[in-house]
Amino acid sequence: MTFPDIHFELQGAVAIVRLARPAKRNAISDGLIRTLRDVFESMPDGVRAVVLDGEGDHFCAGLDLSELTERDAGAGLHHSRMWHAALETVQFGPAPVIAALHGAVVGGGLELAAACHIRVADDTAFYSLPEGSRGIFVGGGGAVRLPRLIGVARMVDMMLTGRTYSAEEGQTIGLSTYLVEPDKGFARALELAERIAGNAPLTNYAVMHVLPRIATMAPQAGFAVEALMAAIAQADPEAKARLRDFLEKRAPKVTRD
Ligand code: 1HE
Repeated sequence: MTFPDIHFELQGAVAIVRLARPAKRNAISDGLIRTLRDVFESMPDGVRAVVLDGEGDHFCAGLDLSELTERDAGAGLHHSRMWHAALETVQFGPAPVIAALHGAVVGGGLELAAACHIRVADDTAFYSLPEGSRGIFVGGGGAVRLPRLIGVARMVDMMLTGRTYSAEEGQTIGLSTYLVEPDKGFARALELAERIAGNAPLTNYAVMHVLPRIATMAPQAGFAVEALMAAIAQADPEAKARLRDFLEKRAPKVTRD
């Protein structure tokens, strides 16, 4: 499959989606956000994990600011809703998404990274929300997703002061799930994706689609939904086979890495 400004490739059960506008630091134009939605909506059957990467020295410079100058309030509202729809397909699409982050992960680029399930940052990555200094606001779901990762107070500080966090600091505050050496992010993300692709599909589904919903429920409702999901997962033949493999000593034990 070919898409404008995105490279798409399959490696077994892992799909590699690479933002490919390096001359513009992978800034996300209206065309690119639509393409991103199309890529995730048309993911081939059999894809069990996705690696999301950016070509060049930066993961993503955020919104393409050159398109913003002529937009009125109504168009701005629909533009933001378009981002919401696209990033919903990333977060609640067919398979877990592992972002390989390097260089700038800023503005809408950070909003995109926040919609991914795991973020592998190489040492060159840095996080910032320059919206404050540009006179705009987040519009790609960042106001909902980022406080859940780093807390409202940190997001307030980032937006008011333009504070930048390094990849290493990002690990402490909850942005970098993994921290690796420069240029090692893609390889690590792919390794994790291959491991994730080997999980029972129903478990991955529950983690992606049910767990975040439970996390926003009142506890008593959450316990009930957890029990239902647990019952469905354990009844699956895949779970039975995996449990038998462990009990009959064919499956690996849990080890210290
Ligand atoms: C862009 C963009 C962009 C680069 N929109 N064109 N995001 C920002 O405020 C971040 C703005 N970008 C930067 O701060 C820097 O470009 C970077 C730190 C990301 C990279 O620096 P550098 O020195 O490697 O590249 P550069 O020379 O600044 O940029 C190369 C080209 O990309 C240049 O264009 P050229 O025609 O002069 O070659 C830049 O203009 C262009 N470029 N970033 C448009 N963002 C859903 S709402 C989300 C709201 C936001 O995301 S606000 C945050 C926007």
